[in-house]
Amino acid sequence: MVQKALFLKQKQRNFFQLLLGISLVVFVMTACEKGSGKSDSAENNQEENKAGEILIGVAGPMTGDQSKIGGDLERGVRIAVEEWNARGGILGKKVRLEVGDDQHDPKQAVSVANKMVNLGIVGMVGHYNSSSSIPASSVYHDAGIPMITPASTNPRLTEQGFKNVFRVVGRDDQQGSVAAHFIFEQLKATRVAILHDKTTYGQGLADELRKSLAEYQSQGMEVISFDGLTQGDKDFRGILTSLKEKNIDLYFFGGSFPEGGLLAKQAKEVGLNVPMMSGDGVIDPKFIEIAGAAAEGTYLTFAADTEKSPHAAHFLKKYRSKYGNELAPYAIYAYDAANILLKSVSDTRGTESQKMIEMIRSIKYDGALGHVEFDEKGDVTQSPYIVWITKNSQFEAFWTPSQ
Ligand code: ABU
Repeated sequence: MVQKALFLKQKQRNFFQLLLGISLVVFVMTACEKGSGKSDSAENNQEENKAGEILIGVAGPMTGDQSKIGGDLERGVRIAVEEWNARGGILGKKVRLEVGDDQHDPKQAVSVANKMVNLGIVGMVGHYNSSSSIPASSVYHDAGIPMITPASTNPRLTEQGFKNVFRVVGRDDQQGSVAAHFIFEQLKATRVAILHDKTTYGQGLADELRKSLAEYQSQGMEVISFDGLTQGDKDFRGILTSLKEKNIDLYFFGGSFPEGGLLAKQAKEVGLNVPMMSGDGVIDPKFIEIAGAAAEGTYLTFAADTEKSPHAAHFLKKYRSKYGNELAPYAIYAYDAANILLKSVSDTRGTESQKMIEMIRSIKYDGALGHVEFDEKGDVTQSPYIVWITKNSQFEAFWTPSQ
């Protein structure tokens, strides 16, 4: 009897020890999970919900020489946020916007991304520069937060295999291919000099153009030179003078409008009288302001004209009534990116990041840009590029490639 009681007691003790062991393992696993960025962000987001608001971020160069663009993005997102709030918010909560200034500096972009995650944003509209978006995307990826860039076009951004990363613009491999097609087939130019600003975007686009021009090599296409200049420099007369001696038909610049404007202006000053071509980083009124009359005749790749699109009319009217008539090419992209992000909150009825990401991946969205869908990588399914020209101090749609 006594032996049986002792045996039962031992069994009971073993059982309680087992229970204690299991509880300890569960506790440690939970603690570890809470230590990962992903769970933290979900928790933060939930805290935000409890606080009665839904926080999203917008980031770009808000100060410095590209601040015009940063401001355009912020204004585009603000309109979307105001419209959602005017309709009563989402799930009874107001949407609030946090603005981050990355100063088009990769390190600052990472710092902004960390700050945004710690604040508990449920999603990011940004960044603008590919050199900011790529390093910042790792931060949002680790935190499991959706990021939609309105403007970063370097292919590497969506080649990282990050399921949380999207863009509502095209890619520089598409942009470079359209530019090469135009240069060879339309302009019949065969001696091309390529300049770039050594940034992820500028050099990347220049590389893509060079690759695409190589397809016409057997038909006489020659890339005469491929040179980097330094972003922020103000005097490019030396390199432009050297191009003058190379008997080129056209020079292409991969980079942004501050340097693009100076190049156009100084090319004329040194007597380099061949057409300039560039990409979407230069198509901004500031380019014309900097280059003055020398901007005339510059060819630029960018998406189709939103002015002619019925889908864009509501946004453009609203933007102008609030912010005036100055052209803001990327504001509409930021507006649609913000709407897609906020629709994912509304449609998933919450701010659970994974659900939002899955919803965005399968979205069929009809917005100010027209129809938007994403492919496996997070890129838009349609290649949007056409060629524009600067004429009478305006940008005009000039040439559309045949599909
Ligand atoms: N796509 C134009 C400029 C933004 C970028 O760096 O990609």
